[in-house]
Amino acid sequence: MTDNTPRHSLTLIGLGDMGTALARTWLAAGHRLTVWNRTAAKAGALAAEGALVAESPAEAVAANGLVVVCLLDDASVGSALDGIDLTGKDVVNLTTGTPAEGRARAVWAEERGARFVDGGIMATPTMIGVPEAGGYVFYSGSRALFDTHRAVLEVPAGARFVGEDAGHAALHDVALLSAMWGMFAGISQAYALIEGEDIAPKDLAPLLSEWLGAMGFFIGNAAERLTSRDFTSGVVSNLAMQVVGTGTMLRTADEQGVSAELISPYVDLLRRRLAADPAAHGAEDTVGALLLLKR
Ligand code: FVH
Repeated sequence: MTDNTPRHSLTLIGLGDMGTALARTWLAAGHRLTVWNRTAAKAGALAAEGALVAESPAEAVAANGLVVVCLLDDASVGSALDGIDLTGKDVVNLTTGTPAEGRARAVWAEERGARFVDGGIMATPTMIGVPEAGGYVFYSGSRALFDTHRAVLEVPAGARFVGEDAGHAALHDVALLSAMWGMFAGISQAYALIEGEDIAPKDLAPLLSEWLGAMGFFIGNAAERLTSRDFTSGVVSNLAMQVVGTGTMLRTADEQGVSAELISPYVDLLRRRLAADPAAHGAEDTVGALLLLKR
């Protein structure tokens, strides 16, 4: 912090792995930080680094206008803060939740006289305070709150405001995490297939990285087709062919004595899309199959 950098005061509720990482960046940047954690012992190390430790969540909230919350889940936010006066406070909730939970928390905070922004952290604790790691946080809700506190919110990680719908930070967060878990499932299947074979996981690893990188084109392709609703122009890997090809994945899993439970739901989806109208959908890109997911 230079002599010209403004010093901010803020409160942080929650000192788990993520909360502690966040706290350290604000302290290191010279900001005045008040903390509270249900298990008080977790505040000890931070107190030694300059944090002010509140005795209760009410005392922590009363200490500052900006109150950042980073707890396990939405229920723990209610458990820590229900019944506490939030009048005039700016509440930033970095607890992972669903879009509906984010919207309900916004109403909950506004009914108590606070402005509210929900956040979705796209980083692990080790990426916090390390700009080159590429971590960032999605924010949505009160634009005025975000603009007021943007500088201090950007201390731990980059900040991306995604709109005034308080559910949209969580929606972006969970959309990206859903893609991540699908990728983890596919990678797990790949390693399971070679278990017990004379192929070392470390030799498959670079091939997997290279292949998944090359297949990343699907992200932009899907976005374009969903926007245009054109699933047939320029198709080079048609659905009829892919239904046969993905059958090979299932038979190979069977041959290797590996369950196909992680990938068979996706194969089923492709088959359902084709079966609904083979003449119309057989020439399509596989992207069209995702329309079946929407209930
Ligand atoms: N750690 C990670 O990799 C991910 C990265 C992406 C974002 N997530 C989300 O961040 C939230 C906090 O995660 P965390 O890693 O800090 O989680 P824990 O280390 O398990 O700490 C949990 C804190 O929540 C407190 N807590 C739990 N239940 C209650 C309650 N009923 N009342 C008050 N506080 C509660 C807990 O307190 P204590 O156990 O120490 O007393 C911790 O402070 C989370 O939403 C992730 O999804 C992290």
